Amino acid sequence: MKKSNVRQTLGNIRLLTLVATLLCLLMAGSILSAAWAQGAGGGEGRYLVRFRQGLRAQDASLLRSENAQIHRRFHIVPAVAARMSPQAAARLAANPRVAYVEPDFKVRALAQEVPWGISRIGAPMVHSGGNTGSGVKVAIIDTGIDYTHPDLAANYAGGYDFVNGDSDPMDDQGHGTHCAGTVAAVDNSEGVIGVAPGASLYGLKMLNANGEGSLSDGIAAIEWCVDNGIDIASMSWGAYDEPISETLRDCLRECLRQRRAARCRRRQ
Ligand SMILES: [Ca+2]
Ligand SMILES: [Ca+2]
Repeated sequence: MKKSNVRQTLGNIRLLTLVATLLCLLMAGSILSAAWAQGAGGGEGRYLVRFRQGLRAQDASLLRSENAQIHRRFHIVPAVAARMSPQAAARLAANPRVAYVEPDFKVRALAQEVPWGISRIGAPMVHSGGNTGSGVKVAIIDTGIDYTHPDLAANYAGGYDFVNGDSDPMDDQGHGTHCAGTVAAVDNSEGVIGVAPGASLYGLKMLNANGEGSLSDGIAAIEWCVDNGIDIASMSWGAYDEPISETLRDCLRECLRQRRAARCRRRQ
């Protein structure tokens, strides 16, 4: 998938979500960390395996027969994230029940947004019109959120830590907290004011203390958003130089389809 198509897809998502809030979906696939994803010295690596149909019992058997160690199962798309040998990955890719196999590559936090972004999108004008994003659920898929921060505590509404597998997404790096402030820092007498100072913030930690994480944890966080009725997801992470992940593309397309279906149901 070319980056222009990615931007078009993300633009559609923006149209489906509420305006006057920040969406920083800056994603591109990468083999930047191919050695990390595929294993050093030809050993076991991390892969995403996408089946053509829903995950069935015979698919699980197929993965077991290849000694694949599954650590994520997705339901937005019929796919798993698993460790296996490159040979096993190649055999699975050739199986007619498998749509594709691709590296579960490493992603990194992107550079922090610059403050001019808030005025650039006309946020102050929106605020003056009384639209503060109240009632909008925004997920920060990043390094977590320091929900004790005085600019964020009032808007923090929960989340999950996919790095450590717990329900406490406290930020141990800072990037996610910065993004959360850009989105929804409260309008008080201190600090900064966010694009949508009345929005509810959810922290989904999938980047570690070094600002690094796996694509599969990012996809798991996107699924969490769908399952929990999140309106907007901020994903200020990615990688460069290679086509976008097919699994991520399929996941975003399915999110878009479900969002459209939900809007149609509300109009009926
Ligand atoms: Ca935690
Ligand atoms: Ca403030």
